[in-house]
Amino acid sequence: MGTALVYHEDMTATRLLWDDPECEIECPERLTAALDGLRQRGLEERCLCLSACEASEEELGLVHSPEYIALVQKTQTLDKEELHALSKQYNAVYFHPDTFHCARLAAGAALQLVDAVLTGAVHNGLALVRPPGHHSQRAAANGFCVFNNVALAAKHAKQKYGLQRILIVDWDVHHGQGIQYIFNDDPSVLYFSWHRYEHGSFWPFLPESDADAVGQGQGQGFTVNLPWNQVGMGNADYLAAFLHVLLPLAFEFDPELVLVSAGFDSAIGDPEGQMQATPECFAHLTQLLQVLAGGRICAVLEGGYHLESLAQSVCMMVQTLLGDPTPPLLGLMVPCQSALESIQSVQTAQTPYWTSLQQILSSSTHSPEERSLRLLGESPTCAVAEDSLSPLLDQLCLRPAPPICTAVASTVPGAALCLPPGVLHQEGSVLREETEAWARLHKSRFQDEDLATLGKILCLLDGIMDGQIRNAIATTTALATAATLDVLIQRCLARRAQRVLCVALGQLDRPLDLADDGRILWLNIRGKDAAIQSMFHFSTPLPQTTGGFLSLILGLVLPLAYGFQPDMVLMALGPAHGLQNAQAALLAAMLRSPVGGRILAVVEEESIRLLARSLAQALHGETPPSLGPFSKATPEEIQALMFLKARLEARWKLLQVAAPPP
Ligand code: X5A
Ligand code: ZN
Repeated sequence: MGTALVYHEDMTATRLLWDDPECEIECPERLTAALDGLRQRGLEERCLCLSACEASEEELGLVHSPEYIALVQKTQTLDKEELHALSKQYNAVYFHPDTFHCARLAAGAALQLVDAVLTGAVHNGLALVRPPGHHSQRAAANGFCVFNNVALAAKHAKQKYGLQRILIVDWDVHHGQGIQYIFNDDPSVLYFSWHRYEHGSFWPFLPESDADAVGQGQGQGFTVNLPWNQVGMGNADYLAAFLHVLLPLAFEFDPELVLVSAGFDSAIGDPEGQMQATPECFAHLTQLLQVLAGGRICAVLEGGYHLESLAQSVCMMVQTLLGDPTPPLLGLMVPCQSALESIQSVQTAQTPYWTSLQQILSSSTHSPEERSLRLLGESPTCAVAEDSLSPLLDQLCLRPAPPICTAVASTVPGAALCLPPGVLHQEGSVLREETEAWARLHKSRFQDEDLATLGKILCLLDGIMDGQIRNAIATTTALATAATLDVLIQRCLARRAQRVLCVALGQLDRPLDLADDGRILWLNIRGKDAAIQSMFHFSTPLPQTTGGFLSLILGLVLPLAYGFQPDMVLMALGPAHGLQNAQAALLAAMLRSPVGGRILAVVEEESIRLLARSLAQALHGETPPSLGPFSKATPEEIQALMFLKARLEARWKLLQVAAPPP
C-alpha cells in the first residue's frame, strides 16, 4: 500500500500556438517542472507510477454531452486558424491538435487513480495532468479546462463503486464553477472551493462564486464557497479555513472518498493567485485531509503557474501522501481581517445545513464582556510582501525522515499490546545515574520499580529530539504518570526545546513549578468546568458527544497547537482520562501536523492494552477509526469551549472564527 503517481509524457504536447497573454501561462513546462521536482527529491521512485490511459467516450459521457465530445474530437484535424477561431468561442481556452488526446489522458488519469485507491492497490495518489479540469462544463471548455477530470472521477466513483458520499476539496485559487454546476443539486458530492473573488471582480466574475451559493434542491448545503476578497492570503488564513469551515463540515459529512482539485495557483509567487501561502502549507492541508475517508485521497492537478512554487508545492503534497512528517509552517499564525470576514460569511450561509456550524456560531455570539476581550486583538489586514518569495522558497528545509518511525516502551509485555508492524520496542535506556538524578528531583514520586521504565522513556524523548525516532508511546504506572510528565517537561527544557505543548488528559495536576514563560503550553482535558490560569495554562472538560469532541480538537486544540508552534508535543493519558480508542487515535493523528510528528504519548498502564494499537497506528500515520455517528454537542460542552475561546483568542488568533466588529 502506498501512493500512486499517474502521469503520461504525452500530456506535455498541448501548448498555445498563437499570442494570448491570458492563456500563455498554461504551458507544458508546468508538468515537467513538477515531475523534475519529484525526481530530484527521490519522491517519484517511492510512488507506484501508473502510466495514464485515455478515458473512453463512454467515460467522458458521465459528465459531457456527446455533441461537445465530438466537437473536441474534431479539433484534432483543424488547422491553426480554425483552432484559434474555435478557441475564441470559449472563455480563456486554447485548442491544439493534441488537445483531444491530452484531455482524454488527463481524464483517464483521474479515473485510474480512483480505481487504484478504491480497489485498495494504494492508499492515495496524485494525477499530474494537463489540461486542468475544474472550469469545464457539460458542453463547454473554460479557463484552460477541456474535460472536467475531477467531476468525472466523482461520477466514476459513484457509478462503478457505488459510493454515496464524496468530498471534493478545490484549493485551486480559481472557483471551479464547472464542478459546482455539475453537482449543484447532488447531495452525494460535497464541493468545497476557496477562491480569489475580490467581491466579484476577479475571473470568472460570477455571482454564484460567492458564499451564498450553497447548491439547489436536494443539494442545498453541499456546495461550499469561500470567496477571498483580498489577495495575500497566507498559511494562517488557509489553516483557519480548514479548521473552522471545511473540516467541521467534512467530519459531519463523513465522506467515503476525498478528491482534491489540487491547483497550486493558490501558493506564493503565483501570478494568477497573488496569494502568500508557502509550499509547506500544502503538506499541512494534505495531512489534515488524511484523517477523513480512511485516508482515501485522490488529488488531481489543476492550476499552478509559477514553476518553482508549483514544483515545491507538489513535492510537499506527495511527501505527505507518502506519510513523511510535515515541515514546520512559517509565518505568524494570525488570520487577516478579510479572511475572517470571508470565513464568517460562509458560516452564516451554511449554518442552516450543518449542525457542526450551528455549534460554532452559537459560540461566537458574544456577551458585551466577551466582545471587549475580543477587541484586544485586532487582526491585521493582509499585505503582499513584494520580494518575499525567493527567501521563503530558499528557506524551505526538509528534515530527513527519522530512521525509526514509532517506538514503544511499555511496562506491559509487548505481545499483550497487539502493536501494528513497523513499530519498534524500545529496549535502550539512558544511564542509570541519570535516571536516578531526574527521579531524585521528584522525590518520593517514583517507586524503585519505576526507574527502569523512566530510563527507557527518557531515551525515547532523546530519540525524538535527536531525530532518531519520529514519535513514541510509553506506559507508566498510574501513580508515576504525573511525575513522569514533570520529568519529561524539565528534560525537554534542559535540552533547549523552545516550546513544548502538553496535552494532559485525566487526573494530572499542573506541575507546581511549571514555568509560565511561554515555553510550556499546558492544556488539561478533564473534570467538570473550564478554567484558565494564564494564557499558557488552562483546562477544559472532555466532551462526551462526537460533535463536542470534534469542536474541541478543531476549534481549540489545533488552533492553539498551530499558534504555539511547538518543537515537541507531550500527550499524557493519566488516570481516569476517559478517552475512547477512536478519540485517542484522532487526537494523536491530528496533533502530528503542527509538530512535524514529534509526539511522545505517555499512557497510564491500566488503559494501555485497549489503546496501544490504535494509538500506535495513528502515530505511525494510519487513518484513525471513525468516532461513530455524529452527535450534536451539548449546551454545556459548547459553553465550556466558548468560555475558553473568548478569553484565549486575544493571544491565540487562530481561535477566532469571526471577524471582530469594525
Ligand atoms: C485551471 C486554472 C485559470 C484560468 C484563468 C483565466 N484556470 N484567466 O487555473
Ligand atoms: Zn486556477
